[in-house]
Amino acid sequence: MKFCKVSLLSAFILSACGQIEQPTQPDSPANSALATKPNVVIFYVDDLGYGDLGVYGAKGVETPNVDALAENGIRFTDAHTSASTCTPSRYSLLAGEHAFRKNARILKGDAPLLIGIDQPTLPRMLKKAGYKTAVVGKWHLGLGNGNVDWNQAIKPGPLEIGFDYSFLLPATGDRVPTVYMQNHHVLNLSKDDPISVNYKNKIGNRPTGNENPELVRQLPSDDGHSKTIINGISRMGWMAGGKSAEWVDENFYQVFTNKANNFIANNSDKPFFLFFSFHDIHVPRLPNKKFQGKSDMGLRGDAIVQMDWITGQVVNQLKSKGVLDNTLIIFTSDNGAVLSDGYEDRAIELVGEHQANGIYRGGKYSAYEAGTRVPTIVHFPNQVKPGVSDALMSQIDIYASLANYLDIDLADNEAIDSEIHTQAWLNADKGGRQELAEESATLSLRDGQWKYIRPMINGEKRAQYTWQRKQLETGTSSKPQLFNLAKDPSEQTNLASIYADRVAIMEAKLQQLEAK
Ligand code: NG6
Ligand code: CA
Repeated sequence: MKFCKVSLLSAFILSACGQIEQPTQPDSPANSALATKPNVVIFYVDDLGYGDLGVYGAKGVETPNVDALAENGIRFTDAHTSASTCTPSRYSLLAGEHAFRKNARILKGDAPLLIGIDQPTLPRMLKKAGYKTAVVGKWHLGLGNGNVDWNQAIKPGPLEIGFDYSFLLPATGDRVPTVYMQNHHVLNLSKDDPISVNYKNKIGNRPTGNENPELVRQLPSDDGHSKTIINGISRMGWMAGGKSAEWVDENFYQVFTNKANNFIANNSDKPFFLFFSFHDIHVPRLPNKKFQGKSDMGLRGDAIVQMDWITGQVVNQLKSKGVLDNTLIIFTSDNGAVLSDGYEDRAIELVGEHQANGIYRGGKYSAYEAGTRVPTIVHFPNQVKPGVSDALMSQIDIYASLANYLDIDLADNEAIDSEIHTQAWLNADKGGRQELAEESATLSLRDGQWKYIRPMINGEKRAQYTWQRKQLETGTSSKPQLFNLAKDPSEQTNLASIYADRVAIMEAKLQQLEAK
């Protein structure tokens, strides 16, 4: 459902600052509306939990660069990613629709592109409006058609769904191929040493974590992460060849920062959209030496420090190119926090007083609030009414809200789950959504401060299994769950049997949404 169109860009400037501005004229040679279109930068951190930033109460780690964005912008306390895992969340952000419509799940490193090449996307919408668009960092939305030859041009990918430039970590840091991709090609690949990847069977003769654990230099791993060893770390999946193209995890901080900052430098005279998608603070956590020991929490905390440093570098670049004031920055995460996620990096032992998910229950993978409630900050000098906002917000709405802000009409089949909440994104005093679906192994629904979690078969079994392996609560149950977050923000008391009517209504609403 789309809300009524609010107004043009100029009217937001007006409503945000309380000043009268000349309305923006449509494009014309003399008055190119492009000149007034703000740049858009989305900082998308991987697995950053609600409590992982200084401004959200972190203990044992400092994040001055991100905190500064919040202090001059809006900090949201009830903003959500669409799902409690990475691939579905990214799909929703870029497509403006729930990932369950595509049956999206966490992808393997050789999975095909999840977004259809004819599908409307956020970058394509902005590109049509005159933006230069780029994605730098983690992708994890699949590449190619299902049988990728990593030695050729790899298509379709980000360039086929609306990005002008891409510099990628193709899936995740813990999955092969452990190589960078620039546009259609693996970077620095030697023709004499072609690369191949397999997720079913071992290929090549490189040592694996399962067979040669003594060759793993750091971070012993679970079975799933014990395949090909690269840069001394065993990964998910097998990889052969491609030696010249291998990445060094400890250099990510510099490599991605440089690519992002080059893109900004090359495009500072036109409107641009940068989707800066961090590897941090996902596993394997291998921050550069420069950041090691800089938190009290070991590698996970040090990775947060690294993430903060990178953010500062990119913001400094915007400043030094003179475009920071004309840039809308959205800083957020793809899902809640997880401490142990396949590698023994002592995140649980060293966490101390720090609450990675704040007061919220669950975390990554979970149906409880901490699965999707993530740190979210909007920074846009002179354009936002700063402060702390408790509006119910969703990343899925960035698409329609930006379109609305830029006065771009969306087609009926475009971004079908994306609502216009431009005012709430820009003004800390405005309300956001009434309802919001949260995706995990099951579906949950927020209606104001009520939270319903749909029952699922074997919900307890799943919960128990995950708890044993990761000390993580999936929040799944074979019975319906209902919480009143106004009184019980940490979801301790299941009220479903007392409010059976409310449960029925909320389940019906979820079914309506699914059938849309
Ligand atoms: C899981 C992996 C986990 C991580 C995750 C993806 C296991 C047991 N766990 O399947 O380590 O790679 O996928 O994280 O294999 S995400 O942030 O990209 O969703
Ligand atoms: Ca993630």
